[in-house]
Amino acid sequence: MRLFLALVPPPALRGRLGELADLAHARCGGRRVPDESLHLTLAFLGEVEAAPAAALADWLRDLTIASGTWRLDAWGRFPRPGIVWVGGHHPDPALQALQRWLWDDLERLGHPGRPSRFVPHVTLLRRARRLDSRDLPDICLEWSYHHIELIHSIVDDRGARYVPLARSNEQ
Ligand code: 2AM
Repeated sequence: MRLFLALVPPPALRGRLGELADLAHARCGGRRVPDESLHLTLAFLGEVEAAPAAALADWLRDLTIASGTWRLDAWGRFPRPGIVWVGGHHPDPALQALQRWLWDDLERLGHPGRPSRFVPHVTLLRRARRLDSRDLPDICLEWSYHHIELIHSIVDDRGARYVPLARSNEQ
């Protein structure tokens, strides 16, 4: 099964991100990520067999992360897949540390795939026709996070559906 670890926005922030996704969609086209799928990927694990997936869920349930607040103040693009995202102008030290710390454990558990760089972002659009984010509003959002989730990504011809499997301890 295709798995990833993510921060999931609290409901009020999810609503604000959804509004930004609507604005971006009106301007750039493409496929808008549904509100219920908005997230920040911390570690993409790819295909994982059932036994190691169960071990991951057990590991996560025993984990407590350092809570923090991420400031979102920038629009961004990944041109090749036509992704339009929101994130931070500057690297966020706490998120970078969290991502490194998670990958240290994931590698100890036998999972390959640590990326060479980490750009924290929330994807709002995929396959955007235009990647021009001029005239989109300035962003000033804060995301307070206390736990992470292990998510199963089920992909079919309608796109991806995300099913939470386990979460870390709440502080
Ligand atoms: P995204 O964070 O840019 O949207 C589930 O598929 C999540 O994992 C998505 O959020 C997606 O990107 C991310 N993802 C998918 N394939 C990936 C890959 N090969 N490497 C890194 N992240 C990936």
